Amino acid sequence: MSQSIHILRSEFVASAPTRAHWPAPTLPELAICGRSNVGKSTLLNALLGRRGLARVSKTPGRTRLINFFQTQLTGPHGPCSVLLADLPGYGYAEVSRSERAGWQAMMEEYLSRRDNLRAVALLCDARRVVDTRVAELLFDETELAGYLRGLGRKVIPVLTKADKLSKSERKPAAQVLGRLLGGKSVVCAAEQGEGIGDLWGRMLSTVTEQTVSEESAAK
Ligand SMILES: Nc1nc2c(ncn2[C@@H]2O[C@H](COP(=O)(O)OP(=O)(O)OP(=O)(O)O)[C@@H](O)[C@H]2O)c(=O)[nH]1
Ligand SMILES: [Mg+2]
Repeated sequence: MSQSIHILRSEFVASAPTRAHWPAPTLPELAICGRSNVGKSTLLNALLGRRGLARVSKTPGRTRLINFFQTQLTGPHGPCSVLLADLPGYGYAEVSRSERAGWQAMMEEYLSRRDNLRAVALLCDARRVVDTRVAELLFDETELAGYLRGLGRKVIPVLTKADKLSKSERKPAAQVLGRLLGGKSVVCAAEQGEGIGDLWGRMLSTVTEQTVSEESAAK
């Protein structure tokens, strides 16, 4: 089901090498996470409705910081503002052991301590999902999904670059990814703008859910 979302305004907020640089947790936040080169920044630009706001890299492994963006939009439940976090990609072969350890520490701190984080969109390249050695190839993603659930985080599986698959390959690939990561996956082709409304719908439902339960807890 496609959702009607209207982006009013999007802006870059901060590039954070450490926790001290995270923006104040005053708005609900949604994170975009996945392997290096999976299409995180491209998807983020499509979500923000502004081409070029998040930097798209030709060289994998370029994003080494957590980049925060703020967007103001009108969704199915009315106007709202959210923060979006572009997390650094993992799985890039040419990084040193110390860089990898740095990445892991940064991710663990963010994922376990970011109080306003409502959901994590976990991205996976559609072409990797249709590969016959899928279970092995998606080991990192499966492990990360398990880690996130252990922290009590909501995971939204996202199949990226779906334009690289034929129409008939898309649905089975989405089902495989959903089964592996636990939850219904969203199929996106960000360069074509496909699936963006659906992904916003899924992300915003986690924002609304929590706001409603916080309100009832406060009563
Ligand atoms: N065909 C296709 N290519 C895409 C799509 N999204 C991204 N790409 C391409 O994939 C490459 C990587 O995209 P990025 O958005 O920079 O990926 P990333 O996950 O942010 O990469 P890192 O920040 O390096 O981890 C670029 O060459 C994009 O043009 C898509 O929907 N379809
Ligand atoms: Mg990027």
